[in-house]
Amino acid sequence: MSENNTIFGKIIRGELPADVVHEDDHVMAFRDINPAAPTHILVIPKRYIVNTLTADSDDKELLGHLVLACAEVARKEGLDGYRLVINNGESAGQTVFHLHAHVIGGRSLSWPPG
Ligand code: DGP
Repeated sequence: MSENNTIFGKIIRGELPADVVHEDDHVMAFRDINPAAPTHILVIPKRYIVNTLTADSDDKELLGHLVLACAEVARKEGLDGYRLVINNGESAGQTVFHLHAHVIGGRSLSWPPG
């Protein structure tokens, strides 16, 4: 995989600060800089994956771990429900090209999203 020059790569390497709420060997979770709800946390794999379109079967365990970490983060935030969003590709609104799951909650959320 090519060098990870994304903002999230820099956060993982400690080159940029972040409000980290959860971390283990495989994932890191930190508050979104531009929150869309009272709780808005980004959960990212430490391994560089651009998005789910570039992920492969080697990432299966890591992606399962990431989803469970999102639930752990939501529980820690005291949420009884939350939305889990992954934007994949520019046309879907992805702006940072290191895979990240948005954990969004703390207010009532409408459906469908925009
Ligand atoms: P997406 O549109 O799915 O690629 O979401 C990218 C999110 O990343 C967006 O909600 C804003 C957030 N973000 C961008 N730059 C930074 C940063 O430097 N720090 C933090 N904590 N969040 C950032």
